[in-house]
Amino acid sequence: MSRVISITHPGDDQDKRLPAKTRRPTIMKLYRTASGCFVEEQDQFYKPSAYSSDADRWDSLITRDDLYRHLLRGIQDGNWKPVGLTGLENILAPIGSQEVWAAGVTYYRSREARLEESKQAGGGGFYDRVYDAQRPELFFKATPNRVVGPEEPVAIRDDSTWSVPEPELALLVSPKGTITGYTVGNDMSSRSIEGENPLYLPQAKVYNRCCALGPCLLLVETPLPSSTEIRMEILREGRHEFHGATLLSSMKRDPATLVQYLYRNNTFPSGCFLLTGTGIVPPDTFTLKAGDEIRITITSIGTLVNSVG
Ligand code: DO4
Ligand code: MG
Repeated sequence: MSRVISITHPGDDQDKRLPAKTRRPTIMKLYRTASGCFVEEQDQFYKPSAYSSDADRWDSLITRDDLYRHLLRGIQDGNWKPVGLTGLENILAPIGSQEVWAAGVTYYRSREARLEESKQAGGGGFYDRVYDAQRPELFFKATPNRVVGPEEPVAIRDDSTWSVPEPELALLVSPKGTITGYTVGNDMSSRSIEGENPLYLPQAKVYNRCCALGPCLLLVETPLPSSTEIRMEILREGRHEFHGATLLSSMKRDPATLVQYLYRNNTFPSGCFLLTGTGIVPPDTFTLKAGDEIRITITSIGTLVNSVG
């Protein structure tokens, strides 16, 4: 007998009496932790009855094209059991064997910043052109071993004199190219190396601990609203050094179109993560220092906190 679970929108008592199939969509958060994975739904945590935390199992779960429906069914059929947690410990980055890719110059603010940093090298025109071009800028960002999770240190390069975090909405994309989840991403970048020559982009972007993801995968069946806010605060010795915010409505590209370009003649057997570009850039006088704390918040997903190690 299938159980009717209380998946509702806040304040909507009608939905509680409806079977799962006819209920309106709700949001779920999927966490990967050192003690296994958990789903959070309407302030209740669930854990699979038969599941271990190993990477293969995580991969087989998050590569599903029907991830949201699969978990909803799992809760409904009792395969995911309610657990009495008030919070989670030892949260890991929500990545298995996926590659991380990134889009660039998708916000006007990013275009402005690139023009400024590459002025002397004469590289500015490239950023200007890509902002207006039909084809987006897409670049390889990280393998899983270069990605850190919440509360783990991110790194700045020893040979960089100007380093910044880039707070970005990250998409979880299935092997078939469906956007099945969202998380918070940090595309750590060296502005001095990238500014010296646009061909140095892979060095400015790809190095040990160059990317942070977390704290969870937000699973929804519809695209995120354009009112979704991305916020970043940087604390230095406990004091606010920088804060900024932007909205998804300021992104020039549509996430689905970015995925469409990424998947052209390209296969991703385990799916991938795609960072969608930054709309928040600290002033040109700012560079990260060891010990800085970076807090990135995206509406409905949560806050990703990392310090610079
Ligand atoms: O074009 C260089 C990188 C741009 C980028 O990472 C961004 O806009 O977020
Ligand atoms: Mg970026």
